[in-house]
Amino acid sequence: MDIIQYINENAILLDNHLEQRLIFPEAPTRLMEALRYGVIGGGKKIRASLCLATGEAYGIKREDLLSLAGGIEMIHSFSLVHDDLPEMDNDDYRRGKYSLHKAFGGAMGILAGDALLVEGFRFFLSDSQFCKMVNNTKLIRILKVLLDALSVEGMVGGQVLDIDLEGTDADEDQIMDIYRMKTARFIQAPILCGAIVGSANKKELNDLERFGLLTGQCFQIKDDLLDVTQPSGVLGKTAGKDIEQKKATLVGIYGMNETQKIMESLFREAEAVLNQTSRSFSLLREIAHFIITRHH
Ligand code: GRG
Repeated sequence: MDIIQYINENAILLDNHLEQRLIFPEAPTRLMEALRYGVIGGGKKIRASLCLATGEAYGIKREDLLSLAGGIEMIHSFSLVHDDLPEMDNDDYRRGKYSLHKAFGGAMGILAGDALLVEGFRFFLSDSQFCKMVNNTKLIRILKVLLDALSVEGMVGGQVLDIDLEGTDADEDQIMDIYRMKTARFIQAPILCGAIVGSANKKELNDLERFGLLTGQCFQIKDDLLDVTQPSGVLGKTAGKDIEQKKATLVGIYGMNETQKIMESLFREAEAVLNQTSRSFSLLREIAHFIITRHH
């Protein structure tokens, strides 16, 4: 199957699953509207695809991983909702529509973001079939992988570095640290989660850890390149911004062409890691290739 078709199909499966399960009659209606607005019907759901594709390499059916992949997408959506807040990136648009705080107000931007984070974990923990399939040991390992990726040494720490280094002469190492912590660890985590469910051995986990980090760095570099080539327009995530901030990026140091080359070399390294594994991870390789060639 064509990889774009695979990713799109997963996004539809995920949206249907989220649509059906994100119903909490006792929760405030507006909160639920905002929460659903933040995660259903938008985004590439690439982290979900990474989790499903890894699981598939171990013979796990996609249907059996939907609550884990759905939870991961909710957690990812939380990070976007908070990233868009005026105190952070101050983005009015996201995924071709108003960002959540623009549509529902600032307080709801914070609270629905918080809710997506908490409910993201509850999404798979409350799926009894999933919990039975993975057993408690695997469940704790999955929780640790996700929490580590979001930690002060992961996403939240990376976001702080990103803010602190804005407008400075950050060097390549500092920028690669931001990319690794802010973005790559939460690209790596869904892959490791899929591998844990599939009972991957230590060597495979090590290889996937390396592949995930390299692919995640490619993801952020591509995001920065796209920011230059597609900076605005109603569909663009930065549309509506009145002050252009000077983010610390590789593009800022090396320019577009050199940065593209760095990304391609990281992709080749990621590909080489997969090539030396005994198991076939062809879908993962294809998704990584999609990541560096995508147009949005
Ligand atoms: C983790 C406690 C804790 C706090 C979060 C707000 C924040 C702190 C971090 C922001 C992290 C962030 C938004 C990183 C950028 C990653 C990135 C390039 C996201 C874009 O992802 P896509 O392209 O988006 O997959 P779609 O819309 O397709 O889902």
